[in-house]
Amino acid sequence: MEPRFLFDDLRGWLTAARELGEVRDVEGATWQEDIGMATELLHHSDPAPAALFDKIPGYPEGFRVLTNFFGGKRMNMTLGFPEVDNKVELADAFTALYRDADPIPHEVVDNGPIMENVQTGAQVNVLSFPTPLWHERDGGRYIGTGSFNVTRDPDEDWVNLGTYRVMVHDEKSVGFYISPGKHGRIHRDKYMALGEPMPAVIVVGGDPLLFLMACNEVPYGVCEYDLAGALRGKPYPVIKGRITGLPIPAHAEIALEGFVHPTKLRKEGPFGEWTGYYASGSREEPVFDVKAVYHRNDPILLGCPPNRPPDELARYRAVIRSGLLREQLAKSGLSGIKAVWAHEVGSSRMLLAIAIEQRYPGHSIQVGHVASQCHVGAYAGKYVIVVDDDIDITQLDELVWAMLTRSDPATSIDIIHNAWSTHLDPRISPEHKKKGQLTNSRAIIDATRPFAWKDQFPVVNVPSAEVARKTREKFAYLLD
Ligand SMILES: Cc1cc2nc3c(=O)[nH]c(=O)nc-3n(C[C@H](O)[C@H](O)[C@H](O)COP(=O)(O)O)c2cc1C
Ligand SMILES: [Mn+2]
Repeated sequence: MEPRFLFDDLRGWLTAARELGEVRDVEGATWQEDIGMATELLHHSDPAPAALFDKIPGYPEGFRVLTNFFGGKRMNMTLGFPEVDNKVELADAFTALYRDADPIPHEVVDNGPIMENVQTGAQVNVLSFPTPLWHERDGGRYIGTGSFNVTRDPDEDWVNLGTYRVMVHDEKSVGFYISPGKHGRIHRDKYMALGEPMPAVIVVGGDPLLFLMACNEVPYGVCEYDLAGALRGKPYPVIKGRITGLPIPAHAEIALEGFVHPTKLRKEGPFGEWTGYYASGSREEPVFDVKAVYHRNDPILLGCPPNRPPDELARYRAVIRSGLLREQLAKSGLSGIKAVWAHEVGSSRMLLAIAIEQRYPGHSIQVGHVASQCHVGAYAGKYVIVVDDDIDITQLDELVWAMLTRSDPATSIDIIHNAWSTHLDPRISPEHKKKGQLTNSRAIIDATRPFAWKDQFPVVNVPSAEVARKTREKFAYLLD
């Protein structure tokens, strides 16, 4: 299927989303409470419109916040497949597009709308924007949720974009939390080891397609600008930040530029996270000193606060992660993968389901372990369930039924210890977190019919396709 991208930046995206009839304008909502409340309501409803908040008390008219941007048909439109209307088809279409997309280097241009307003020196004021308090128990206002950090590897010289939550400290500084192992964290650790400040840019509003690339696990060493360019088939236009020279999308809405100092720390958190908990509490984290603020006229801040899954975040991430995981399983040389779903209830991380056509003894365990530990599937995972391909793995009931009936708890579950996790994991004890022991365990559940006797496995008690068809013909009226 050929992709059809209807937009190049957030303004174009808004026009396309309005054409779908899926944008609601809200005036007068407060940053203190209303925007977070309305967003939580929308995130837990599907389908639900995007909400564009304007006339936020205390801020100039036109300084807006956009939330719930991927519900309804907007996710399909964002990925370039406006006609697809089913999440599995969308994940498949995305997988095919991503698989064939060779990165296209981003292109430096001289100017762009992001330069319409520039604050430097004493003018720098991060509080210029109506950043909401997203959840009532948050430790601060998080300007970065629908955002990404731009950093350059100090010795390998490649640029990474990663979405890491960003809390406002004051007019001239913000703080962020990056879990160990994330690309932006690896960059930061390298600068820390050198004892040098890390130049960085935080983009807090812009192209939703670019945001999707920044908030998902794409391979180490690959620049997310270049991947977004590859999906669209043209180079991503960026300007060079005046202070750091880092690339900033020419059409971004708002960008903060500055440095992370290796020794300057301040309390960050707590923040309501995607596991459905405030599990990371508040900790001392590096401070980002803002040296320049860039914004378009009438800037739009993108807001994507996590809520208890399944929520909007979980739904869009399920599509992308399922696609990326399927591609990564194929790249690792595995065969017989028939379907992959990274379940919404686990916010696309904690419950991975894979359906295979079993081809040889050990196949299902191999698939389960690779899924659990490859880059797309590894971070903060918990359970991987491998089933036969007669199961519709997107249906939780069907998946769990297969697990209950085709696995034997004593012999079908492999446990992996000391795997990649995070402060955000609510099941890591406070003592372990204090010591920085941020690993957890994984269960690989082989719920396929045992290979050695799969042909003798009891037959499933559901009507054959022929009987099901006849039943529908004769008795569908009973349900009318
Ligand atoms: C809304 C949102 C907020 C996120 N916040 C964080 C965060 O605070 N810290 C973090 O380590 N990862 C966070 N993530 C996950 C990362 O964006 C994701 O792991 C991504 O792959 C990171 O980029 P990288 O692979 O280039 O490191 C967040 C994702 C989303 C969608
Ligand atoms: Mn990356």
